[in-house]
Amino acid sequence: MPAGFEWSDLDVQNETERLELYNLLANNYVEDDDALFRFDYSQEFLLWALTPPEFRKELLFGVRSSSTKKLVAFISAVPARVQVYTKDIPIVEINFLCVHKKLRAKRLAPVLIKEITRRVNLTGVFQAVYTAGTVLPVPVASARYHHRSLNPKKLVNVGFSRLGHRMTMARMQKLYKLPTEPHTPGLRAMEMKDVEGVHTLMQEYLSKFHLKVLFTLEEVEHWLLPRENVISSYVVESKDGTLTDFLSFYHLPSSILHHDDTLHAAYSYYNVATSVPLVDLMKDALILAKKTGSDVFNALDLMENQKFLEPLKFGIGDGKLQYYIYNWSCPEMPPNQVGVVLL
Ligand code: EN5
Repeated sequence: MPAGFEWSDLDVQNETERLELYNLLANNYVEDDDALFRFDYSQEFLLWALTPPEFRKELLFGVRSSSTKKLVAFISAVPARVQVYTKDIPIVEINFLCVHKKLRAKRLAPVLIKEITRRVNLTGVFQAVYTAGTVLPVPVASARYHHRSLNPKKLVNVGFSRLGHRMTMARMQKLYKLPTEPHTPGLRAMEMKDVEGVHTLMQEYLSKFHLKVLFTLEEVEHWLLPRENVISSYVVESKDGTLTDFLSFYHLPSSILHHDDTLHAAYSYYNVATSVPLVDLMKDALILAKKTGSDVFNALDLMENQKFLEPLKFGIGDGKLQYYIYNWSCPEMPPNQVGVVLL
């Protein structure tokens, strides 16, 4: 640890400390290549992302300035189980690694990574899964972001999207127009009573991928029950009461840098279609995201997402997402074999 800095566990359930983390990330976390947008994870989102079943307080920590006590860096690990090819392994998901912009090049990130590795190892876990926008030693998979305009006018105005060749604003608005209400019969918001049915649907569906998350019932409850402005989840209930389909997306706004405005983005999470084509289900996801005020719907080319990207008029983004598994050696896989979505 460089002189003048000290370790500090962060209690994300404490409002004051959560606000400190919110501010660190809102000002210093991930931006796009041209520094036009920066992720603006909400406080409620951070609480959700960092407190799943079995989370451990000592795996949510950062670095403070010894003199001012200001939070200047952070890293997190939350427990999960994943299956990689045929092996089922207890793992942590690493996320929110952030160093204050003014302290970059002080080599603080490797120090944070060594310390979280040490603390995770003390819990008896030796593998980690993480994603990054950049290429690091050995990705297990490489995915691309795709974007579906919901509010094309705003996207063009803030530089997220461009009016292409021979495209007028009016033509663009017509191109991306959507119905105001979803069309799948039996579609409704997920509730507590659906946890078991969603768990069954999810595990059955995810079994087909080479890399997949293995949710417990408690984890389905935590990760998939709706939370306003954080996670939206819907089920399709058939006439006999069984759950046949599931869709979900999370809400991650970005600050529009130098515009004093917010880009409201929905990100595709886990989706399972058995009674309707996946394209039809995801069209409802777009409609629902638009209804809740999202300007854009983002999806990676993971799982079976390729099936709906083109028909639903997604365009390829300029960002990539690499998947990594720390301390695990296995063949690389195409993105359509990935059944893990990190936040
Ligand atoms: C956490 N463990 O680059 C790691 N986003 O494409 C997180 N591009 O929004 C790592 N540059 O393509 C996250 N518009 C890595 C991603 C970081 C953020 C990022 C990209 C993903 C993005 C947008 C805006 C680009 C602005 C200039 C983009 C084009 C959209 C257009 C819509 C209409 C159809 C054609 C495409």
